[in-house]
Amino acid sequence: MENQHLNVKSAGGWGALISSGKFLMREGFLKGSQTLFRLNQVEGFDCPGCAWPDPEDSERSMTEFCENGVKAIAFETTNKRASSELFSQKTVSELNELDVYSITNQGRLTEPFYYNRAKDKYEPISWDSAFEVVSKHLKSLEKPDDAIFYTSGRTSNEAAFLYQLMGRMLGTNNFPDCSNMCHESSGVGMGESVGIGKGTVSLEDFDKAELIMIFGQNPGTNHPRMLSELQKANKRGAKIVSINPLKEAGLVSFVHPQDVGQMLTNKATPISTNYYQVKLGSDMALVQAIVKYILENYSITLDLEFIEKHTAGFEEYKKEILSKDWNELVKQTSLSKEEIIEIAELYVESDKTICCWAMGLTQHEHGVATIEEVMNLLLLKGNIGKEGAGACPVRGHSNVQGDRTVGISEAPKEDFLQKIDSVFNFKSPRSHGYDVVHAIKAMHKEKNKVFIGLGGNFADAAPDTKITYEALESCNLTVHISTHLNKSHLICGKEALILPCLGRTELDIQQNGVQSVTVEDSMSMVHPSKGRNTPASRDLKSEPAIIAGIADATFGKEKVDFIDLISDYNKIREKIEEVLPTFTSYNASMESKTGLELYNSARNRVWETETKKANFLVNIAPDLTLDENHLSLMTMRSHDQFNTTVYDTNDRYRGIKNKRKIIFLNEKDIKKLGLKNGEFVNIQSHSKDEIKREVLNFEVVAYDIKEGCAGAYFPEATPLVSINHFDKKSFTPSYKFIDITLEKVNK
Ligand SMILES: Nc1nc2c(c(=O)[nH]1)N[C@H]1C(S)=C(S)[C@@H](COP(=O)(O)OP(=O)(O)OC[C@H]3O[C@@H](n4cnc5c(=O)[nH]c(N)nc54)[C@H](O)[C@@H]3O)O[C@H]1N2
Ligand SMILES: Nc1nc2c(c(=O)[nH]1)N[C@H]1C(S)=C(S)[C@@H](COP(=O)(O)OP(=O)(O)OC[C@H]3O[C@@H](n4cnc5c(=O)[nH]c(N)nc54)[C@H](O)[C@@H]3O)O[C@H]1N2
Ligand SMILES: [Mo]
Repeated sequence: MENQHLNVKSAGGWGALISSGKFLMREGFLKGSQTLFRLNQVEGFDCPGCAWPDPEDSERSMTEFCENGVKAIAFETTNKRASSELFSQKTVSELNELDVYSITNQGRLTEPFYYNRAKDKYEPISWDSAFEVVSKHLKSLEKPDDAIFYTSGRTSNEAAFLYQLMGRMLGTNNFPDCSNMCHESSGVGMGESVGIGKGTVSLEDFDKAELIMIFGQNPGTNHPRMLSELQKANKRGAKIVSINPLKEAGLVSFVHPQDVGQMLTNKATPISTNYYQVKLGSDMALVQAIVKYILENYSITLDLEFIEKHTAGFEEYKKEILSKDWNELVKQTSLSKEEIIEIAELYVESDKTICCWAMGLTQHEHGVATIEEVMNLLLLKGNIGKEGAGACPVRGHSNVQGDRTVGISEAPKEDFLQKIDSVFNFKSPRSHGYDVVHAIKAMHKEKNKVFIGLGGNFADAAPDTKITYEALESCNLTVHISTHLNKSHLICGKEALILPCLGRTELDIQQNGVQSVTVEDSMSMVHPSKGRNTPASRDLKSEPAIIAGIADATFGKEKVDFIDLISDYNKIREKIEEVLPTFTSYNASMESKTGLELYNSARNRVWETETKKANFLVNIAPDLTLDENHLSLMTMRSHDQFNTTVYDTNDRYRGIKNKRKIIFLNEKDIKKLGLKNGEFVNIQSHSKDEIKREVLNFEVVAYDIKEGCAGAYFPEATPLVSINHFDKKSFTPSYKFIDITLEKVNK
């Protein structure tokens, strides 16, 4: 039987346009479509979709958005409401019965709600009473470290800064953050390697690169605007190498939906010049093999001057790589030696190479080590701080990088804390706080904590669903500052609050008038974002105003007057600039067209590492062999979801319609396991901790995925992810390598 899923189509094109249109119609066309024209414009708001940077003003088209940006906007500007009507009709237990799609599509939250445990229902509560509930709990904690302040990366710099200030005034560094589940491994790995945890490229570098290597990323769905850069690069003859277990349509070819010519001819242009399907987790061994080949055959092409002047540890690294056994490495990589040589030669031929990566590299137990290996590769030819070259960890949430920059960190640097202390005149705590994994473990073990989430959906984003739910339920209080209903609101602590906030597209008026916020993109550019839409409800507050409300109720105005700070966000930015000198002329830069470019040391070949050099780092590739009939599973995004928000149940580029509980398998594995395409299986995962983890009734889908590997969507497959499997340096859960077996369901 012919299998539609094995025919990879191209990304973009009419499908993208039609899908965008359908979405706008469904959620309320007028507001959504008008809003789109202000998206990513100089005077507009930043797209809440992803952190891909905006082009220079002169190159910005009127329609600087992509299909998934359209969905994010339609979702925010929707006419649907999760109001008191919904909560009076349905108990929390009833809402908990709904699937992810139904929960996340109830629409915008309209007013603060307090959980009435006796009735098992959310009921409206006034803002002042809500702030009182939170402050009462914060003030009666046994110790400040019993409070946990989670942040998701859509939060603005201004809100994030106030939030960390409030937490540190309370006396804790417990700031688990969505980064912990996302690019933390990039931050840690790049920090150890080149002294800064951020990408070193700008958009112009994409115009000059000779080779772009894309590891573990699906830009067609998750960073669609990146496809136009790749398409341009391909057209001018750059090589584009994709390294991915799965054939992703967006990495194969693309029809630009905003290019009339391409649309009329419907002619897709290629993206990747070379595509290598690797096994999950084998990237590190692959890079080592590439380096080995280069050291053995082309050592003359290395940038020896750069290595000599700018790096440390080269000799030791070289010795280690040369000592590796070829056959062993080739086996680990899951490619053939010829393929490895092909990639190595492309790298040798290129004088300017960019390496991009996303979750396929970071969400592994050896995520940090893999990123350090990629950095080693780049250093060999001086590809850091060189035009047209560099490291590009493609970020997720639109301001995940900015939140970190302004202080959301469980392990803050001493000089940052000293600045906070001197600017605000109090002594902030020095001991490190909890990341996501350790926050869950602490809540689960010690109980009686207070959990506050600034955006996000902790319950469904975190690993090991059952344990995470139990952890949240054991809290004395759970609070979520959110735009839309999600699972976290339904997994309640002893007391629970939902505090609804304005979205990016909405008008934010404070005492001194209309406010804008700022965000930082993947390339260290900070720019303003100003919403214009009438808010979804009159009872919403901005994120900074909600934080100020909690802080004011808890601490009063003696040390810091939070209410004054939010009267005009320029005042918050002044404080950020005082604490972080890289934000020079922050407020003035809000008026400029380009925004503020934060200083990037590695880009300037200044190495803020202990050795004061860029470091070659030696790591040992892990043994990833599994038992007979076991597979490695990755959990990933469909085309119609934004993390834990499911916009729709299709995954167009992978040919999937109206289903989410599926498992992508290679045809050979399907046959070997005695299964058939379309049959149903229960999936068990196997972990060192020997806890039984299982999800039921997933449909088998034959797909062009590397043999031995499997893929399923999150959050449906997240119950399989063990809380005990994470990178020991970045603490990022192993969402992309789960040891599983399948059991056929007899229907
Ligand atoms: N529309 C939309 N946009 C988004 C998001 C969204 O959910 N929807 N999420 C945002 C966020 S927070 C993030 S972090 C990014 C995520 O962006 P991505 O990292 O692109 O997202 P994933 O769906 O996790 O896809 C991981 C990719 O890595 C591959 N992969 C998995 N494991 C491995 C491996 O071991 N090696 C290699 N080489 N490849 C591997 C998978 O096949 C897949 O192509 O997107 C951001 N943008
Ligand atoms: N199994 C598995 N799990 C994963 C991943 C994976 O690949 N596999 N990826 C991980 C990654 S990369 C990430 S980044 C995390 C994401 O983790 P989170 O950031 O916690 O999750 P999101 O789904 O992005 O959060 C969505 C919610 O944010 C709220 N929201 C949306 N916009 C705003 C806003 O402007 N302000 C506020 N206050 N709230 C808003 C809405 O209520 C919405 O329900 O998930 C991680 N979880
Ligand atoms: Mo992310």
